[in-house]
Amino acid sequence: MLEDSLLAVPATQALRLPGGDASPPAGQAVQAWMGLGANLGDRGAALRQALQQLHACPGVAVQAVSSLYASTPVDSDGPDYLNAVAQLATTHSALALLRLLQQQELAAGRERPYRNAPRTLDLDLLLYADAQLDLPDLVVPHPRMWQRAFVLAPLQELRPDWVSDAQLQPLMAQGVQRSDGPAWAGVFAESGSHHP
Ligand code: PH2
Ligand code: MG
Ligand code: MG
Repeated sequence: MLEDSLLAVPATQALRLPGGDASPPAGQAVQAWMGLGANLGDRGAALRQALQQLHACPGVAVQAVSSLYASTPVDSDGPDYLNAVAQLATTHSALALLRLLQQQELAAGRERPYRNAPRTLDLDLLLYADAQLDLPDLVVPHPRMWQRAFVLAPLQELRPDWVSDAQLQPLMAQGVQRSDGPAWAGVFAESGSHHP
């Protein structure tokens, strides 16, 4: 949760910290975009719970959530995924936010037996304000997001100015279908109600 006093002035620019991390200017929040995915277990429940738990974290607010998409695994195997994208506001640095996402993955029973293994929960930091980061644990913008329909279709709902139909159309052959409207996310369906 973000304090109301921090919600008024969202910063568009992230500040570069020593070590290559990025953070909001003091006392301000930045916006970040997160990809959610799951292809094991109760997939929808895991994504919903992740949103609730992140929103309850100090310094994080879930501001808007896309529709839910069913998608064929890309560069991976196992059952179909459910995917979505959420817009966050945060006072945390990019690396601190990444650690919070990783904690949620672990709490959902995420195991990492091999690269791109089927998973109960995958939370990817796609964008952090306008930051460009290339750290051992974190590359932002996410290096593969512009090739993946399961990211771009939900992102287009939240940011149509960033994803054009012409960009998305050729990628839809990856097998991505809208399976539920934003109401799947419960209280977060009303975009704009959890605002800066
Ligand atoms: N995530 C991956 C690899 N492949 N395919 C789909 N459809 N959805 C995903 O979220 C996904 C994937 C690695 O994180
Ligand atoms: Mg991923
Ligand atoms: Mg991931």
